Amino acid sequence: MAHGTALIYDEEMTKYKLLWVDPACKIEVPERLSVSYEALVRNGLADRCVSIPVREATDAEILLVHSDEYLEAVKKTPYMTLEDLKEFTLQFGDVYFHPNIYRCAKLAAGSALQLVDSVMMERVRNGMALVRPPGHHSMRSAASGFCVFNNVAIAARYAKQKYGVKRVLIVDWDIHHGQGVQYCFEDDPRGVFGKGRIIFGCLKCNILVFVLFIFNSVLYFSWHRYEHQKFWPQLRESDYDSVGKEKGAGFNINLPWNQVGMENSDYLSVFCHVLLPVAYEFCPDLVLVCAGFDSAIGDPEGEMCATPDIFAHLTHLLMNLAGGRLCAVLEGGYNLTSLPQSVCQTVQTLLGDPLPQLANLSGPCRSALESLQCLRSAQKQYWGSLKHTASPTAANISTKRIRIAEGEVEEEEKTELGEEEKNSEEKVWHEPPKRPCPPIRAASVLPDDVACPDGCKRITKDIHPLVVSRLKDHLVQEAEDGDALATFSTLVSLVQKMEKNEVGSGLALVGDVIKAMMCVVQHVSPDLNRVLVVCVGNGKIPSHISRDGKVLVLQISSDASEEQQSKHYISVCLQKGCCNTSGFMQAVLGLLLPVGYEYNPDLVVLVRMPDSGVCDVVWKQLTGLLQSFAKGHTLVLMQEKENSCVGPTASILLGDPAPPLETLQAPDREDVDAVERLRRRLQADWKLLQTTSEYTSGAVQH
Ligand code: Q6P
Ligand code: ZN
Repeated sequence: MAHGTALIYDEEMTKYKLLWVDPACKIEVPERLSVSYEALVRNGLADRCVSIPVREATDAEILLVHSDEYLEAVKKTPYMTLEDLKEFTLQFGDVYFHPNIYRCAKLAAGSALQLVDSVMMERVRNGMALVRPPGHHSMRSAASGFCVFNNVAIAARYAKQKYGVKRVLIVDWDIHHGQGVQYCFEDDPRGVFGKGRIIFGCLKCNILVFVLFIFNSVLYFSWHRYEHQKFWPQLRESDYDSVGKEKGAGFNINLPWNQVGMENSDYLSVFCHVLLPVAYEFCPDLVLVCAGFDSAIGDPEGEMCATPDIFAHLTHLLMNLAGGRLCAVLEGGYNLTSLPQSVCQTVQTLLGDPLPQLANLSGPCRSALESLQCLRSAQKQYWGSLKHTASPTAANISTKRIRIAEGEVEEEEKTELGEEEKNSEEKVWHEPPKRPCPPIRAASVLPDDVACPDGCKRITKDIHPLVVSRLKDHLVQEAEDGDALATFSTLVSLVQKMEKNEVGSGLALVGDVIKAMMCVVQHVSPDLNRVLVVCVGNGKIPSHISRDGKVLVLQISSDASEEQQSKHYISVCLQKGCCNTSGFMQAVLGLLLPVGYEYNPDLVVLVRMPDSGVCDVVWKQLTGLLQSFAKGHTLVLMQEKENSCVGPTASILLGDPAPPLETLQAPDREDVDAVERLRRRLQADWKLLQTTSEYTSGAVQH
């Protein structure tokens, strides 16, 4: 498996700038690139990456997306006079040309291709390209929004052509709509069979016909400031109902932000309730990110309030797709403070460092919920994971767009502050805290006859007198069993090491997983204010676990008898328990992730019940996704007999990406209903579970 993170940057791409006065373009400055790179150097991140040289994209590569006439026209720009350049620029919107921009645009596209090459040839696992000019607005025959060539669209076509990559996921988290990318792929695939894997057999003539052009090839997701079409580029087709055309229907996903000021919880809620379920179902072979950071706080274009550390999480949540093959290519980002911070958060996550904790997450705001609900409903016929979502019933949502188009003024748009005042309001935020790596990334507590995986440190069992004396009070039967006592005592001290960040994660094989879990939970330091216990499989969890509300248990099982839910015990009951991959992932993405984010634990204890039935790949996905929480401090408890799980678990705790799941089938109706019912029941306590704006009492108004 490939290791390492590529970084692609060349100073040459800072060498063009706006040569005349144009208020729309003055924010796109060379410093965007240099401050981003310098921040990576200053934080020691650039050094940890594999530096890959840039190259120019060839004509043939540019022509994968652009027309010959357009390329020929751009080719003339280096020889134009200032007046000619101005004139040439005028035919496009919000873009400027410069004698050196053609050269830079070739390097920007070429950088994206170098990145794809490095990842596909397994020189590195993932990477980021810092480029100028950006790309996602540029169209087949037009420059637009600071973009000359569509770097990411070219990279997607290139990956398909050169490496036969079947499914590419493009995630565009820039705050503008990448209409250029949408136009490029919205009717993709062309003339190939749609979704489905069909094998026809004809017994009479002994012929088997294999139809193996399975899935659609490029899935484009974009969220963008929209404000009911008032925000640039003001396109009707940026709304949630542009789902893609003909065979490409369902493969274009637009989430319009109809208000500014969106926060971390709004972004996460869209990832948990739309993007990730669809992305897992799509099962990409490669993930490309249009990594624009104008969606971060302080940006003059986006005017959103998500903090730079959100990008660590957005990145991480995509890193278990496609076996970790992720290429991030810079797009926008105009605040010279939040841009470099966000770039550092992204690259540090690609490098595998522990995730920052996201504190004080609330639920999504009302406007975000409306967009989310509309989008889920517009896409539900195309994606099994969204199939059973409720359609918006509130008439005010579905008709809002029309009323806006007719010029009616919306209540919520009458803000107390005037436009001027609102824009001059300076946003302040803290620089994200450092994310130090623990000296020991993963430790294990294993029986002597079980080998400790490479890279994992075996902790020898030891009786810690202080711990034991406390343990003894609780575990009377174990008092005689010296080995169990030693194991429990070692686990407690392992958690103490995690608390001091001497150890990242731990895994242990124990005789009784529930007892071990109870022990850990009740004897960790009182400073661990929130412990998230995730139990996979059937088995009764003692009800006295709660530790004054400092423990939250979420159990996924097939045992419906455990219906006694409480604020601190959530039981997800699935038909086939943990055996059904799509049902299980539905619960993980739509329930566990949002609850986990809102709870913000200081420690995660992952308990694998005996005979849980969960398969290796799903277990790895779960373990990987749980690294989002508690700065990556996870303790995994498994039953002694299941020592074949040690290797797979350790590999994830050590930072390997989880292997991709098969393209998911639609989950069983019963499972979706169970998850939906639970979500509705719990959304009063856990606001990040909301997916509709009907439940309003908790929705926040930014
Ligand atoms: C926004 C142009 C400026 C209006 C001035 C990859 C990056 C981008 C470009 C945005 C162009 N409007 N108030 O392109 O999406 O950030
Ligand atoms: Zn942008």
